Amino acid sequence: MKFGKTHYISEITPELQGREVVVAGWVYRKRDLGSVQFLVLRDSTGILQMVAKEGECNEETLQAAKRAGIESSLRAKGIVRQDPRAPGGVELVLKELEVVGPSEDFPIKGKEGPEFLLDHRHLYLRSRRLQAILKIRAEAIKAMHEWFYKNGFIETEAPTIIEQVVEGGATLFELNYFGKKVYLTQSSQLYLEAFITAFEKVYTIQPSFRAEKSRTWRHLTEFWHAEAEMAWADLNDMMDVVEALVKYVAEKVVERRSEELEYLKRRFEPPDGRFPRISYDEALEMAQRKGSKLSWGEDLDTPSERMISLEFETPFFVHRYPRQSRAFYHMPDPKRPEVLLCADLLAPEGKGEIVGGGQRIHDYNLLLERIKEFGLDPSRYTWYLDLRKYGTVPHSGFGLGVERTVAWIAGIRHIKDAIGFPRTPTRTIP
Ligand code: NSS
Repeated sequence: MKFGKTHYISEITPELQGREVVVAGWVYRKRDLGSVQFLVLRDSTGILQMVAKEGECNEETLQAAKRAGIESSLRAKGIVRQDPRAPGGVELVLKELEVVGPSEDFPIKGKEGPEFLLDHRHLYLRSRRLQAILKIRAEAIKAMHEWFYKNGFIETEAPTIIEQVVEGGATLFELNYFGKKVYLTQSSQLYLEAFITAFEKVYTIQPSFRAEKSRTWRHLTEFWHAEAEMAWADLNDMMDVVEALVKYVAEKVVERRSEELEYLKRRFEPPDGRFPRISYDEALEMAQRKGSKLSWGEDLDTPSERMISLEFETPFFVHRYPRQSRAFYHMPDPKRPEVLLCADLLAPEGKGEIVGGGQRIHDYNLLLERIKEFGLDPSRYTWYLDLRKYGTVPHSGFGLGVERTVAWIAGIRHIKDAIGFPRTPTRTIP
């Protein structure tokens, strides 16, 4: 069968009334009325109603339409007809139909629970819901690259197999590397700190790994991490950069993916104005007023973050966490050594932390002291310490969780749905 140029479904508009076109895609829905067959075709750009009717097409086409099960792949040729009742205001009157890949008894019928859908993720990717979320994700990542590029950051890559603890021993994945114990990276930060001596402003977007047993809505064992590091930058500079980046990403997603947000019934306004900046002390007080039992010195837990984050309409920073609550590399505040020059960005609506970062220790002796204080082996940090020995500079950086950011923008409950194939403590397949 000769078909000619294939159109995307979004290109089939009422202006093409009466024209012959070819489309290709998968059967999204169907209705069998015997002598009339309705097929709704889906591709990456939308859905299109197609009709095969006795008298309007040959018998072969009618039979092919009858045979085509849900999610079979098709190529179809037909005439565009305006129909205000059809999605997009047009339907296709079928002339020829080729079932390219048949599909019988597609396992997902629409009423399955979340575990079943995760087991069948390779098939569930075709759902319009995941399609919409993953398009938003792709747009967010693209906007991040754009922002970094426009603002003079050089893209770099860090290794995945590393020897250093970055964010604490409790969440390390160990690997047997020819008999030596190494880890999957928790963050590219230490490597970005090396790159800044070559490029000053650098970033990377790549996976980080955490052996998180906590099964909250916001933890994955493998997540995508957008991290940046800047020479000659302090905590305030870092917060300015995070604010500008997050605003840009939110704006671009709304500008370019409004249809997908609408499909998800997400009313999302990109934040404008300055993001509030509150201290850990203020945040803790807010949480305590709302019933949190945390005391000064403890990191804000998920429920406390949630309570605080419900009070805000835009993302906001919480800065200067207690010294004992954060990783070894954070710079203590010279004015108040019991707190660190660090900040998290929390998303509103109860979502909580999406970014963590701050100013790093750039003094050799202080860093060595902190490495020992944390019970880490300084010999594994020789190269990292070297950076403080040869032309050290004040510097700051941050890491943004891609899935958490997408979950906030798209308004989805669990970050599992913000990535194609999520990894959790109990799931490594598909
Ligand atoms: O642990 S972080 O708060 N900070 C770091 O890893 C720094 N070393 C980053 C840096 O300064 N270059 O993680 C940063 C963000 C955090 O705010 C979350 O948005 C995300 O990474 N994150 C996660 N997302 C999904 N699942 C898990 N388990 C997870 N852990 C962190």
